Amino acid sequence: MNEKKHPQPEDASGFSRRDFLGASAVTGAAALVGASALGGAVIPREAWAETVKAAQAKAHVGPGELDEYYGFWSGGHSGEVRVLGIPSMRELMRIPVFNVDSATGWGLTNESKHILGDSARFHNGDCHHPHISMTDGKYDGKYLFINDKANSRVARIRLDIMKCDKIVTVPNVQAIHGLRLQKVPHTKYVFCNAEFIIPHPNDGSSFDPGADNAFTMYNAIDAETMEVAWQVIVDGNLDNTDMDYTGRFAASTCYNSEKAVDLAGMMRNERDWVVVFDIPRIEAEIKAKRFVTLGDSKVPVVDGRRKDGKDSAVTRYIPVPKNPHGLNTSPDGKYFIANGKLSPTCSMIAIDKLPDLFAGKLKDPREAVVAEPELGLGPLHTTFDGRGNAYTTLFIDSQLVKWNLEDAVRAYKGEKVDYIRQKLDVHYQPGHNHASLCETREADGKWVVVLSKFSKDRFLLTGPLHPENDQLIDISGDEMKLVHDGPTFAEPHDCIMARRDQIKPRKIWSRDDPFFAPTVARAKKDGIDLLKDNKVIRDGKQVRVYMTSMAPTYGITEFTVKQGDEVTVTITNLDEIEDVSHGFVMVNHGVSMEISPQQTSSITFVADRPGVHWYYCSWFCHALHMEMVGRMLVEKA
Ligand code: K7E
Ligand code: CUA
Ligand code: CA
Repeated sequence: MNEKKHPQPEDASGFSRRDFLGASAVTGAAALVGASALGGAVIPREAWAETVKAAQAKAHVGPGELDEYYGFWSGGHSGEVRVLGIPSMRELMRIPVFNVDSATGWGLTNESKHILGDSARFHNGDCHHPHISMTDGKYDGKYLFINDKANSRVARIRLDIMKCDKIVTVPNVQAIHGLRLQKVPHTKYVFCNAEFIIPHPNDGSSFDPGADNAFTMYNAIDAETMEVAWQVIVDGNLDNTDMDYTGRFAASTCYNSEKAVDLAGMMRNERDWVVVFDIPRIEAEIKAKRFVTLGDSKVPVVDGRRKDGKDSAVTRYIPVPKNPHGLNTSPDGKYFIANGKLSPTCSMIAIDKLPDLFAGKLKDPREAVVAEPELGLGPLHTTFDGRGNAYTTLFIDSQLVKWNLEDAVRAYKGEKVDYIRQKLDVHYQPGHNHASLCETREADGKWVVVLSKFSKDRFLLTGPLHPENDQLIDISGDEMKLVHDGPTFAEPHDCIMARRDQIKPRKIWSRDDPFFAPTVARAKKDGIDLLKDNKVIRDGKQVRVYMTSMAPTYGITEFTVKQGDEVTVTITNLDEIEDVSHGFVMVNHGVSMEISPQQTSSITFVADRPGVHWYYCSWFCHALHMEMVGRMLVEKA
């Protein structure tokens, strides 16, 4: 492929990134954009800089202006989710999920511990793939789901309050990685890949990865109940996954068909595969009671492995070049695209050939592959503009390559067409990329974010640990233009963008919100009216302190307990004014929590030291916020 023939700034190698700085609106730039779109033209350096400046001006969101898109960013191994505004790339909020959060008290409060359940004992997580629930192939703004690779969990965030409300640990697997949602008719299932092969039972009786009882599984979680609905045993391992727009097929990449336990072994085969799942057939197997269960788990497990050269009822394995990574469905619903990683190609699987593949009408599963465009070195993930173009990250080349889907299919048939549209340098080593609305039928081709794994020299040095670099690129025109560098912490891996009208957050809490319903129920048992009462209830060594808060005071400013008492402080914020959040911190007790307007929050600790212990409001809520304090008096035991 002759790269020079695609639009590139003149002398790309010597092009200083400082030329991108100091953006201001440039008049007349539109004409230059058009002129430079000629296929194969090398654009004069000045003209290129002008068009980039125009694109940057479009990304500028002035003071007091609102962004067009919500972005939800995985916080990587920080375990949290972040909310960004796009195109400004401003961080709007952090949603603690698998981490412990000092500000909101996530992992400390009773409400969050109730949601975390058994897994509250873990204080770490590793988020990769955030995805928004869908109805009819469009974001419905209800939930966001995210995986935890570190502790094999999946969490759900309610987008009306932007808090995690359910977490499930997937049984009998290790490391939930790829995660995607059912797109049509609605998100009934959350699909997720367990990556690592383990023996079953994993009780120390066998350590042989090649044994028949060593495998991993594809998992479906009921999106409403957040219970694991079923699991499918697969050959090899599982990396990334996605679903189609018919509701029948899901597909996952496998990089370890070798079932190896080391790097060399995992690269031994020339080809690994994409495994395709037939969801209605899996459901039919379960209905027909053709499943097993593993260990203590009651989850139905269907065997999707090939036996004696014969396919299972529920899966098909399509060979693709070795060690594929990302798996992406094109928004026209036509293709599953497996990203080559070790191969410079992407494999396009025609979804309309899959019914024939399952019906045994294809001689070779490779007949479902309708193109294998050569894109560059290290293709990891692909996204789409809804205008027939795909954008693939090239990890090794540090580029984003724009290419045309149908031209790639024509080229595979032998036609002489160039499917590559442009290659843009990104900084550096990109992993995921994500275009606005790209996972839906409404892919609008406005912005793409490239999540670069390395930032190297792009930001002020922060010591040996560098931030990652999430780059915003304008894809609305014929050419991609880099408009913003955004430093991020702890490898976000992936993000998702929805139009701002698709997300409808609340301004204040509703009193009947299920988030704190267990606490409300507890109070009711104690005969407490949370909106009025300021009372201390003694129950043996357990003391329950109920108070209200209204800026700038707590309903109780002094309470007395005995040394060794287990104290639960429950606070209801009576403020109804948007943005007047209070906090509660008990000094020297590791106690901190958020109480936003109309919210009830509670936290439990042991009053283990006699004396005076001050508590204070941690959220600046009022001119007299510093004075919003109280004292816990602990009597000697
Ligand atoms: Cu890092 Cu989606 Cu976990 Cu690729 S994954 S980069
Ligand atoms: Cu209440 Cu600060
Ligand atoms: Ca392999």
